[in-house]
Amino acid sequence: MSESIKGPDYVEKKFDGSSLRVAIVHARWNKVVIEALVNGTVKKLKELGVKDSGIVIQSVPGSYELPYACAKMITGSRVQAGATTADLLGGLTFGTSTPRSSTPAPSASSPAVAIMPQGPFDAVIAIGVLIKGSTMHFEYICESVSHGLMRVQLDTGVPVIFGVLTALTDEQALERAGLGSGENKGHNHGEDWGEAAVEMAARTKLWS
Ligand code: DLZ
Repeated sequence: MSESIKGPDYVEKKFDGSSLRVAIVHARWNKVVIEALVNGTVKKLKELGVKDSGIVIQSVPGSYELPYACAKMITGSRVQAGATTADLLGGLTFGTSTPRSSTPAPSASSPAVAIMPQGPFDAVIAIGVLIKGSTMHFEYICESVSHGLMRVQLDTGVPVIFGVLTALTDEQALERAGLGSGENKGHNHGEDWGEAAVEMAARTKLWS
């Protein structure tokens, strides 16, 4: 079998992630694939030196919510000192917040900083898995999410990594998470996204 020409070229320079703070925002649709992708992303971030304390993971219902949530993760770090959880309920109210965090959830009246994702972030990785169904839902969500994520990074100046699989079949999605069946298990794209995040975050610091 001939080798594929697809995939990223590798830069010789390895970027150091040890001082970086990276947020992963992931959808919960298509959980098996999502979990593998998030794990692959975290594994690569750590390999590149990002500390546990530098990784914040936030879930949202579906991919359509990713652009809004990424924007909130970035701008949410500008919360006023003294704001409380209750003050913020119009903001980050969704889902499970960073299950990997050791910070206990505070009560509604305690300082917001304890439950808000602790930015600022040097990069945000948006992870979702869209699998085509029998209606046009897929096309609309794919288009709006990809445009939305691009807008967030250009508007905020924080790199947003496009970790959204747009697969035509379940098997395509599984293969791109390293979960393919038979001989072709595929490659976990989460690792590429982790690497892209560290490179873009490090370059952004150099460019600033
Ligand atoms: C509604 C929907 C559909 C049909 N398919 C997917 C999918 O394959 N992957 C995904 O991440 N989300 C899907 N969703 C949910 C939407 O992204 C969104 O969560 C809801 O429409 C609520 O806004």
